[in-house]
Amino acid sequence: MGFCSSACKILWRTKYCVLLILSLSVVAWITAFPGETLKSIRVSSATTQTLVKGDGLREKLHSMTGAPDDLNTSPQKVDCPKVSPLLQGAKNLSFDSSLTLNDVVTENEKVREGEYEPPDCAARQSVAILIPFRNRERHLVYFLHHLHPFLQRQQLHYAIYVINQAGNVTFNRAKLLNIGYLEALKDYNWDCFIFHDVDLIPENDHNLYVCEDQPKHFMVARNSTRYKLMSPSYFGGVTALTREQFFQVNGFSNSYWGWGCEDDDLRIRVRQHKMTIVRPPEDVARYTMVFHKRDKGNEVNKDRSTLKGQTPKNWRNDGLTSCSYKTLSLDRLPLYSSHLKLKNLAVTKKTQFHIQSQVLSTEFRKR
Ligand code: UD2
Ligand code: MN
Repeated sequence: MGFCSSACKILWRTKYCVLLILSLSVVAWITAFPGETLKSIRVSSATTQTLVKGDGLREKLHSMTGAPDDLNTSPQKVDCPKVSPLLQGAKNLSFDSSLTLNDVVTENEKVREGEYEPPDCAARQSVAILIPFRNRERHLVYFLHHLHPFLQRQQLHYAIYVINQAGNVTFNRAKLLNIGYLEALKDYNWDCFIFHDVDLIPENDHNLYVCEDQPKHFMVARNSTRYKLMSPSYFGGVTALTREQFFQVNGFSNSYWGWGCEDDDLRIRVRQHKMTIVRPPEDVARYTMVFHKRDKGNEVNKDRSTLKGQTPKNWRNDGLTSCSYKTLSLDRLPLYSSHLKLKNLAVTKKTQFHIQSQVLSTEFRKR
């Protein structure tokens, strides 16, 4: 009898244990399931197309799809504060000619393929920085050295794209920026695009690299013009448009070969769409332009005034919708690298400057 009662007790306990284990497994399975589902969502190019054409920023996209931002930001992250606690204000910039690109790589270990997002909070905007580029290697080293920590202090999710014009054809800054926009959108549905000369370095991190509900002109004051805005209509150097604003104006014109007025052309497009230009305060939007002479292959464009006069009539047919180019290579270095070589080009010394950024080498014909 004694034996039977202890055997029964053991049996009862075993039964409870089995039940408990079963219930725990069901709970674990339920919690794991939605995570897997989320990971399996992928943004197709069709989705990107729709999103490019749709309106609104990050929040709107969230409500539409629940992706793709969820893929990059952990659900536990709270929004970053409106004013980042990491900002330092005005800084004395230094330009050490012995600084190398490898030094900059070492300084920025948290940057992956030119991209970064704050570890502890969800960035308020995802920003693509686009740099038109050819033969300005020293400027690029200075730019990366200053801009990566600057953007990180602003707690942004960002990536830097350097759009490199291959060959010796006359430089075309505006077209390179159109290409940068189109190519960057293949990576991620960026909220905001900043069109940035490589030789301009912001001096104060309160100059926030985010987009507004109107196109934004950042470069109000610079050393080379005694920190004065040259003209109220000036729209050069560093500008930002949301993905949607840039899409609406059909991007930049592709027709400005050589120096000058492509920035005015964008301003005309913006005004034509009844948008206004906003600027940060003069004491914050200060830049140092690294000294340079006019580059070979970027001579003054003699047609610039004529072209500008035609913008109101031509903007629809000249811009993102007519931007044809050939991508020669796409390098993502140093920590993960994916090479896309459409043409078996000899690797030039330019590739060493691809380390910190995403670099697109492009070639196009002057029409
Ligand atoms: C002014 C504007 C610039 C643009 C240009 C006219 C300012 C501060 N900037 O710049 O936004 O409107 O006039 O086209 O007012 N680049 C190269 N390699 C070259 C040539 C140019 O990388 O061979 C790139 C580089 O990013 C450079 C940018 O194009 O910063 C503008 O060219 P620039 O610096 O020669 O012209 P700048 O300073 O007069
Ligand atoms: Mn310049």
